[in-house]
Amino acid sequence: MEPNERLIAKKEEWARAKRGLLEDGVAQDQRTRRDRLPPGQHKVNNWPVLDLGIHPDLPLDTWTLTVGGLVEHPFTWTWEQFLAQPQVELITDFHCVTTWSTFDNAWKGVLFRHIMQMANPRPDAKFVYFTSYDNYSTNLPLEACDDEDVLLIHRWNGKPLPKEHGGPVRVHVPKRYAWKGAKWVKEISFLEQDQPGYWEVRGYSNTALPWDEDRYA
Ligand SMILES: Nc1nc2c(c(=O)[nH]1)N[C@H]1C(S)=C(S)[C@@H](COP(=O)(O)O)O[C@H]1N2
Ligand SMILES: [Mo]
Repeated sequence: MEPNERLIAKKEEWARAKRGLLEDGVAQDQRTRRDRLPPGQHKVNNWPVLDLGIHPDLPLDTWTLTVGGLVEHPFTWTWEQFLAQPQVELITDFHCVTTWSTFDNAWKGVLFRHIMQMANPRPDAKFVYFTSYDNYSTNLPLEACDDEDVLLIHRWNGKPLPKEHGGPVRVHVPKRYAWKGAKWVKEISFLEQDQPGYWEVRGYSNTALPWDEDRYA
């Protein structure tokens, strides 16, 4: 075969497989531009504050994060220990169930996957339950947390995460509505059975998928 014939054959094969396209035939980058906003959402340029109204005062010298439940190595980190973990910078969007979204948030923090590596969940761990210093809680399947973009955040757009947004440390799960991300996170527990959190027992969807407009149960 001549080289260009080989290339054409390869391209034809890719075309048959619709390579680089989604099922609906829209190119990936086009989809990102056109459909970046999940259904029923609108983009805002500020970052609204939404919570139960308690912004706990958490001095860094007494702040701790505890990881436990069905894990081989439960632990509690101080602020210094948290900062000594591998740090990751990510840019993701943030979708609140009350219909606003913010784009291109530059986060810095520790990957949930790093927490898993350190704690080593047992095979029977299937769910994660987050508890916060304001007594908020939320829950997710372990596989939703075991993702490349799930972060325990302590910096936003180059500054310490503001207290009203969950500082010193909050969770964000970009593929879910924002209530799945615990502000002022205090404890992460690995469980065998799902345990609904604060909004999940009050009629919010347990799965919370923005692209499915999966808001309420
Ligand atoms: N600890 C805690 N985390 C929380 C909440 C809360 O009340 N307490 N509210 C949730 C809800 S409903 C939303 S929409 C987001 C809002 O985050 P923001 O205030 O930083 O925008 O935080 C989530 N995490
Ligand atoms: Mo929310």
